[in-house]
Amino acid sequence: MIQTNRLTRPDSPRPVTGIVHLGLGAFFRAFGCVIVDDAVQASGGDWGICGVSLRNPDTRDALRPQGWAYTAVTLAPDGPQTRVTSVLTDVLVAPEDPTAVLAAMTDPAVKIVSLTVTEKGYCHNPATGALNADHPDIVHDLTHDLPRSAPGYIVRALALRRAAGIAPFTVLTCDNLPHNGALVRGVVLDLARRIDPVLADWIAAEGRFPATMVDRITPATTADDIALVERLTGWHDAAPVMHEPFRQWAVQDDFVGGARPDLAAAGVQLVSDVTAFEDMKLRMLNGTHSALAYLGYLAGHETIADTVADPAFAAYVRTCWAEIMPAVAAPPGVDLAAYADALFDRYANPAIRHRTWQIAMDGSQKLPQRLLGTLRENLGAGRASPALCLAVAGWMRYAAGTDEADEPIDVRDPLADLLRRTATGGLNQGPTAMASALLSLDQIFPADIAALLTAPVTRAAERLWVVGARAAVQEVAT
Ligand code: CS2
Repeated sequence: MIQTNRLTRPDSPRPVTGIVHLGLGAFFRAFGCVIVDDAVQASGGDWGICGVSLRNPDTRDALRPQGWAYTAVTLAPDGPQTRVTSVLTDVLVAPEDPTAVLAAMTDPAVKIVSLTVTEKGYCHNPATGALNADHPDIVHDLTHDLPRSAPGYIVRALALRRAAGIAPFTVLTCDNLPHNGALVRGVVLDLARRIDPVLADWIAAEGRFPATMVDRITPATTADDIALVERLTGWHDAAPVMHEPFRQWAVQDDFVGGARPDLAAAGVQLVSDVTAFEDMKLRMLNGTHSALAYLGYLAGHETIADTVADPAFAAYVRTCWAEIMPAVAAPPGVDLAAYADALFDRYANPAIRHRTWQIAMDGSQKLPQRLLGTLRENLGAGRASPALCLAVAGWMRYAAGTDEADEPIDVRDPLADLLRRTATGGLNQGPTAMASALLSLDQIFPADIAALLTAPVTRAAERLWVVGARAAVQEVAT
């Protein structure tokens, strides 16, 4: 048998680290790292990236023998293309060595701390965006110098920089949250104020927290993907990343001292306000992704591409966009109908095996910005939105933990236990009682939204329970 050689770091000079990235998952390696690499290749600069895993050592262990280089694979409908990225300079595992992470973040050469820690990583209340001071990691971080949470790392590292007379880094959030810059700023300032009000004042005055809109579909890497890379390149890469061709990054151009890579050289849109980009993407892409994830899963579809290949769901997702568009103000020069058409083509890309189960994760943290904001505006303005209400009912059915064949669902959500208990009330209760119980969870549904949703979501849930996901989707599709 022929032994495949392992990928090794290309023989180019290792960049100086200018960015520490918290939450080194597949998404950031397929997106931010590739874009920063492009920017450095185009314009230079000391923007190597030190990645930090906040949970487990897997990525570090896979990438270390490769000198932190890895293969990024563009999955185009007409065939894959590979490239090797060596913009990573190191990977740290926070729980193993929090001091090393704080030291990296305190290095004066580091100008940016970027984050992809997922919605739940901000330790906030999803309905309000404010810090959840009862979160166990925040409770820990308030009383320990070595933190556990992402906000804790940022606050403690900024305290060390201030004590050493070093300017703060820019905090660059890259998670799918509305007003993500203001959100992370609020969480960081709240935590800092509870630790040291003078520190909080310094961060408020000197720190920068630009908002961003990030977009690239990046399914989790599988063993088949590793084998594909081996076939395509002839080397074994233990942790490649797989992604669609499309990418879009809109960034509010507000960095400490203006220090950042030449992102425009890599096609990033540097703007003064990202709100319109963010609303469009969260509502039109992520909103329909979640709708397809819950209802597609219940209908037995494994991936988003499989789901939209089903004509019932193809019509359904277009109906969702028709409902969402009146609640979206298009960014300058963007035609929302064309944006929706492009989204459909991206979802339908058969080369992307993006599992409905993966997108269904953490629904309690995702629903507010993806679906509930749109529904608040639509229902408040008298625009009935049956397709979006059915998506909320789909989430309820999914979160209750059994599918339409009565098989258990592996629900991953920080509130999974609470959701299951609330949904079932210990009994196999029907859709009406379940909808009303779940709508009373005010960390997801603020009272005004719950009031607007009660009648239409209950109606949707009743149909969903009676006829099943596929037929329910057909009933609302126009
Ligand atoms: C997806 C996103 O997993 C999910 O919840 O909706 O990760 C989505 O693929 C990205 O936001 C696309 O940019």
